[in-house]
Amino acid sequence: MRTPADISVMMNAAEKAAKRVIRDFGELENLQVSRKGPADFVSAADIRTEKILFEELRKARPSYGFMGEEGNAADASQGSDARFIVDPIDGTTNFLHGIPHFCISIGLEKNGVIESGVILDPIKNEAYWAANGQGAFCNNRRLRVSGRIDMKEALLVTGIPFAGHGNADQFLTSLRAFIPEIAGVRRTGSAALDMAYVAAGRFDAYWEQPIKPWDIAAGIILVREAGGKVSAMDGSEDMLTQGSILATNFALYEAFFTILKSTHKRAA
Ligand code: LIP
Repeated sequence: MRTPADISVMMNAAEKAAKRVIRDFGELENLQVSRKGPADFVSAADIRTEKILFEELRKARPSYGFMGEEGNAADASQGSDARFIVDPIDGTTNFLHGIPHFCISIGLEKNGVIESGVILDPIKNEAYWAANGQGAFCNNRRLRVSGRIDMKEALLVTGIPFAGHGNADQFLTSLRAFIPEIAGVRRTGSAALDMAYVAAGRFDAYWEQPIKPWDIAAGIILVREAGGKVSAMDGSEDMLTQGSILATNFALYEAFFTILKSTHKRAA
């Protein structure tokens, strides 16, 4: 099967940017011990990476719009309805601390619907991609969500609030309700890789709120094309504007959604 042209454009841009990200990550080792720490260096790396992606994607698809985490933006040209939604380094805090778990995530939205996406993990050399009706892949391996149907066997991954981000009480109320019902919980620090791992069947479910469009845009099409179900926390498909996400397989969806719906009511 031929790789769709837009996927090749996004993968080429991600691979070009990844060369610089890997170099920057290598330099970080020396900065961990400096008093100032690597914070400014990582912000510069984020900005530099997004600039590479912006230039490459606009060169290949000049009529497509662009929305990037670091502020690069462009409207779609007259008559085009396409927009790249880009996180240059998803898992920035991991990157900052020298933890080798982060990725480049590029989603492509057409007519307001995520149609394809690429997630590149440059450390583990895992290139995920999916396109509407074409399936989801990691390198050349086809992806399917997990087949687990019993919540007691399910491994949940999530994001944990931190200083100035998220509602700790809300999160802890939901987590407390999940813990006796599931096999375990993980927090990896990269939403895009969390969703890629749901698509690969490594995690059985992923839930996070708040979450930004660029964190989840590519993951949405990956999970859907791997046979999974994705919704916002209210059960709608309004994930990007609501800033919330639940991604799992169809067998487990209702059980996870019911707990989130009840605990969000309780905590409110
Ligand atoms: C991060 C997400 C993570 C979330 C963090 C942050 P960033 O994206 O991948 O899941 O919990 O708050 O949004 O900032 O590394 O691109």
